[in-house]
Amino acid sequence: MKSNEVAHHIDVYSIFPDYVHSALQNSLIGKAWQSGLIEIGSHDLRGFAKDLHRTVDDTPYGGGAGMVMMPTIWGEAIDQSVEFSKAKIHDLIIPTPAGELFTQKKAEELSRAEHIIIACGRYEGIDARVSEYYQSQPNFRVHEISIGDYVINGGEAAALVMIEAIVRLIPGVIGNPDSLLEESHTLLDDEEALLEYPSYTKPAIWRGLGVPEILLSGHHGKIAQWRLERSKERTRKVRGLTRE
Ligand code: 6GU
Repeated sequence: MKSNEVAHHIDVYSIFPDYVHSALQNSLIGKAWQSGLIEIGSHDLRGFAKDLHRTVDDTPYGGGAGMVMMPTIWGEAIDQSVEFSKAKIHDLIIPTPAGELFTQKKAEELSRAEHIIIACGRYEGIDARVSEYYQSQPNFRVHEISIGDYVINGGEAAALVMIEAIVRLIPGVIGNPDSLLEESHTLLDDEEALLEYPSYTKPAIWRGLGVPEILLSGHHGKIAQWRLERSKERTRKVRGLTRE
């Protein structure tokens, strides 16, 4: 490996490893995987269970509905992931609706990580001591992350969303890096990100609808100005009045 190349390794632990594996094989992520830019492992959490039924959860202390995933099982899974890794720092992502909101800024931060471990739990959650324990470890950074204000049944789909956002930012994964610079959310820092302007291609008239005249003019400066205005307008419209 050349010295300017960064090794990126992602380990996903889940009770649905086949779902995670098959989803990741497709598209851009699959290509980056095949090319050796990143390495992704999808692991069966039940492999760490001790009983015949391969139990990974138990009833909650204090009572209530649902089950909680056992810290013992998760501890073994995460420790194994560390054992097989050469990385000095491990970024542990715990997808949870109670986490901080996932943003482009967070994706950028995580795209620089050497080794990411994603612990997919069911939505009732993983015993809170797992997060607490690894936060106390000097070679760990723990990220409890939500992908939005709604509830899904498990962390798997959230993990896929995060992986897609993170991996496309790894140098070499996207063929044309200019496309990264122009898009929504990457222009400015996160809080000031503008949403994308509308795009058009041929034909010039479709079902009676034309294309804004300016885009056919060839005036690059005016086009850039028009696009910036449309971005600001759209941001104001769907995200409310913020700046200016
Ligand atoms: Cl990360 N997990 C679950 N179960 N639900 C969510 C979520 C994560 N983010 C938003 N809703």
